[in-house]
Amino acid sequence: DNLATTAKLSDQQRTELLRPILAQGWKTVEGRDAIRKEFQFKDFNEAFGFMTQVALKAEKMDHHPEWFNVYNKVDITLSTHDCNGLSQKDITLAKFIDSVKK
Ligand code: H2B
Repeated sequence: DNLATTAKLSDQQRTELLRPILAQGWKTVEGRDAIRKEFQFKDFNEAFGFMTQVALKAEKMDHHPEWFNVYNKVDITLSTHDCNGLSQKDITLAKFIDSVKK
C-alpha cells in the first residue's frame, strides 16, 4: 500500500534495489537522498511524448517526478517527499521511465 511503498529504504534495500537502476545511468544526488538521470531525444515532440507517458504513470502511482525540460532534453530527479528520501516508489518509477525510453 501507499504507506509501505513510500517508506524510506533501509541501507540493505538501498544497496540491492539501486544496483540495477545505477547500472542504467541513474546517479545518486550529492547532498540529498534522490536519484537523477538526463534523457535526450531527437526533438521536442519525442521528449514531450515521453513526458506524457511518464506523467500518466506518475499520476496513477501518485508519485511525481521533479523534472526539467528544454527542447529535446529531460532532466529527471526522483525522491519521495513523504519520507524525505528514496522509497520503493522511486525504484518502480525509475524502471518504468527506463522502459519508456527503451
Ligand atoms: N511524489 C513524490 N515524488 N513524493 C511524494 O512524497 C509524493 C508525490 N506524495 N506525489 C504524494 C504526491 C502526496 O503529496 C499526495 C498527497 O498523495
